[in-house]
Amino acid sequence: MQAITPELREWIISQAQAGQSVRTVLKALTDAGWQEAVAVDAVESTLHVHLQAQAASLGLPPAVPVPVPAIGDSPLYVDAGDKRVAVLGVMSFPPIVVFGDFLSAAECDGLIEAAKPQLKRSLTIDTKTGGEEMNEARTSSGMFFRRGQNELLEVIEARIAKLLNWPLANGEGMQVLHYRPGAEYKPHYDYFDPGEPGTPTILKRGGQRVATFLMYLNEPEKGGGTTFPDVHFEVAPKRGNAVFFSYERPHPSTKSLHGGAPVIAGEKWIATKWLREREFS
Ligand code: PD2
Ligand code: ZN
Repeated sequence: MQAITPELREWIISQAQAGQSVRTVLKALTDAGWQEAVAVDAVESTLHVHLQAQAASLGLPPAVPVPVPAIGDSPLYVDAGDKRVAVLGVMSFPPIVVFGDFLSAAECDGLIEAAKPQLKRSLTIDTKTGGEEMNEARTSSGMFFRRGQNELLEVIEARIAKLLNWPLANGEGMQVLHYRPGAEYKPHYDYFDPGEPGTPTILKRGGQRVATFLMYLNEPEKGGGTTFPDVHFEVAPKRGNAVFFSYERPHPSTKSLHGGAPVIAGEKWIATKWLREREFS
């Protein structure tokens, strides 16, 4: 086995700083006689450490692992255990994947009907106190299920875990939101702001949120898309479809700012599953 020396690490960093692509650096290493597996490992580990150090020097919180759906080789479908789910669109940064037909019509209706009796004007977690607060930016009604609260949730939660390749136990209980005409959710980040005094309390249950999986349960007549203002991208709220996005650090540099555009006509129902770093209990 060839060893990764400090000189090799320095050379890899200098190549990256000079703007060479990872592919070019790897080719140079294998041409110089490095075994491919060693070269890949050296480049990956060196650049990872280097990027973390750079981020820290800029005052950014460290990056953590996030869920990554298995779409590396651009499949049309991804295996989600009990069904295969269509991939409709992929953005590499910020990491966003739009999935088609994740839920059946019956599953969408089942979630709406189970949620209806428990809907309340939406609250958001108040990072100043760790408690919950009414939020003017979010004019919807909502409720939370417990994880595994009924059979339908068990099936859907297992499907999400398989699709995203992330432990089921790291998921929060699913939230269902109902928007009437005019209701919206102004652009925000789903992670908890590290600068707020209530955040350490919130993080005791499973650490940070690292990704969001949002499922559309019906179709508004007009409006109600999910917007990503930093990248001028909008996901249409099509029944049964879902959008996934991740954020590797609790910082705006993730470009994970997103919002629910105002519903212009009709109503909108969505279900949201937030994924934590660790087991959420
Ligand atoms: O309803 C939406 O499209 C939406 C937009 C932004 C939902 C959420 N955030 C959320 O549940 O966090
Ligand atoms: Zn959100």
